[in-house]
Amino acid sequence: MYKKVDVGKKILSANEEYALKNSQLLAEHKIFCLNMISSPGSGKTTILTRTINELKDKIKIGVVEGDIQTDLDAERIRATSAPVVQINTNGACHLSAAQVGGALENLPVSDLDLIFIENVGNLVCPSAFELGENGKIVVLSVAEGDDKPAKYPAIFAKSKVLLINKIDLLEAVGQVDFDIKRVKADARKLNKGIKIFQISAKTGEGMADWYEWLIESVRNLRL
Ligand SMILES: Nc1nc2c(ncn2[C@@H]2O[C@H](COP(=O)(O)OP(=O)(O)O)[C@@H](O)[C@H]2O)c(=O)[nH]1
Ligand SMILES: [Mg+2]
Repeated sequence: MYKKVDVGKKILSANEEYALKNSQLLAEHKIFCLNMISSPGSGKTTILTRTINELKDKIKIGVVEGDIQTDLDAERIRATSAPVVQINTNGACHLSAAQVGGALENLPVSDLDLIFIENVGNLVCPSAFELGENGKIVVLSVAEGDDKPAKYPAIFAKSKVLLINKIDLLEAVGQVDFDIKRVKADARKLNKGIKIFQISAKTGEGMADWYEWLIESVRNLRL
């Protein structure tokens, strides 16, 4: 006879164990950490370089760069003078918490207020792997089509913030191909609390509200 005993403890997967370690380290240093997820080319690295340059005097930002291959994005971040660690996944479609843990060991965590993790370009796999972050940021650019929240619901449902990027291209793309109202309504249907900012990382339009949200989030963590 077997007796079922509920020990009341959730068994964590190996990834969740590493994610927990990362979140403990980040909490210890009062660092706000955001996991940035999008399709390739939506503008993650451009958003990061502009954000770092604009907020340099206000908050200390470090970056973990995830890519399948190359350190091209890490080079772009390095040009801002922010500390950055590149992870090459060698084919894997997402970052793991263990990889991020290794990267955190190589960042000056005692000196940082905010860490961005730029995940591998992909709207699917990265949404399933917790890294120990405080929140996920999903980026969607206007040239990708307004059906993406409906087609890739998981990442929109899980994110704290949706950045609708490349709004400087809205006119060229046309209202029919990218109906911002539809994107916002679909995202909010999946996630009532999601914050949405319409930005252009190229011209800087709309970025001020995003910066304000970041500064506020860092401040709240330190209260
Ligand atoms: N027009 C326009 N182009 C942008 C904007 N943001 C990024 N880009 C361009 O989009 C391309 C991909 O950007 P990148 O930051 O590498 O995207 P990532 O793959 O998501 O990191 C680059 O050529 C950027 O210059 C924007 O707001 N407007
Ligand atoms: Mg990039």
